[in-house]
Amino acid sequence: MSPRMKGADVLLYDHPGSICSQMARLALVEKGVPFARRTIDIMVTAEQFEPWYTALNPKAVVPTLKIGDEIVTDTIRIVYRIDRAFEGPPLTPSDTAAAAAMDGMMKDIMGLHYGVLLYSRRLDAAGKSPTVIERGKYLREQLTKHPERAEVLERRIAGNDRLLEILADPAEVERHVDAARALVGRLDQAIDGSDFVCGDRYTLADTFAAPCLARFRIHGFEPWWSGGDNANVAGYYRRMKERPSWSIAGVVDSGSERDL
Ligand SMILES: N[C@@H](CCC(=O)N[C@@H](CS)C(=O)NCC(=O)O)C(=O)O
Repeated sequence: MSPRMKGADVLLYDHPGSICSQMARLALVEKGVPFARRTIDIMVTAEQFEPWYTALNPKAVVPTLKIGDEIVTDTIRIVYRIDRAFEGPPLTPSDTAAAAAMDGMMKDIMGLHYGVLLYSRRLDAAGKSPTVIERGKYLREQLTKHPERAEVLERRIAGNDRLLEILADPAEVERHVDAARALVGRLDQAIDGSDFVCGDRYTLADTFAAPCLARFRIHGFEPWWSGGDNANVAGYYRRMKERPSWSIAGVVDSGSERDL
């Protein structure tokens, strides 16, 4: 297939509220690539564990990008592939140092534990997360029903158990929230004097930073930038929200955890 395609036959398997899906959609929209979507219900019917889907994405996560016959998984790989494969505005800086800074920022954004950030805001009176506990039960039931899916389900159960352990430890939760707040500070420095995370043009780092900040807003972290600190991020957030891509790609900055 041509290295600079025009966007024919592009399908994104995604979920509306998933932060990684929003990143991939932003990259497609900003690049100007027409694409179709196939929603994977990762919440209620847990379609991500269906064999037809794990054949595409063995880690059973969204998003997955299909370009013709090519399957691309992992959000960082997906957005780079979008930038390289299609005609449209370049979303990677040509300068090597700026490109490395962009890559580092994307990895830092992806490196946060979004499950801890989400569910630690929604603990019950006993300090537990009913959703995460229910999820553990559901995954174990699935394992009993579908022993052939053991590899992926056991990995997911281990991750869920680890999440429960972290949620039960306020110091650990604080460490994760501090990492998120520190990232906002780093974004603020990066944006200082420029309109975007990596200089004066929209790049892949913006496809990551915008949904990340949108998610932080849902968690009630907006005062980190609306209260006077991190004023660059405040202006940046407004600018990102005003871009047509925000609504076309369905970036979500309000709603309940059921939608995420
Ligand atoms: N490293 C993966 C992470 C993807 C990921 O965690 N996706 C979440 C939604 S943002 C998911 O599919 N979760 C499904 C589940 O938890 O079972 C990537 O970058 O694609």
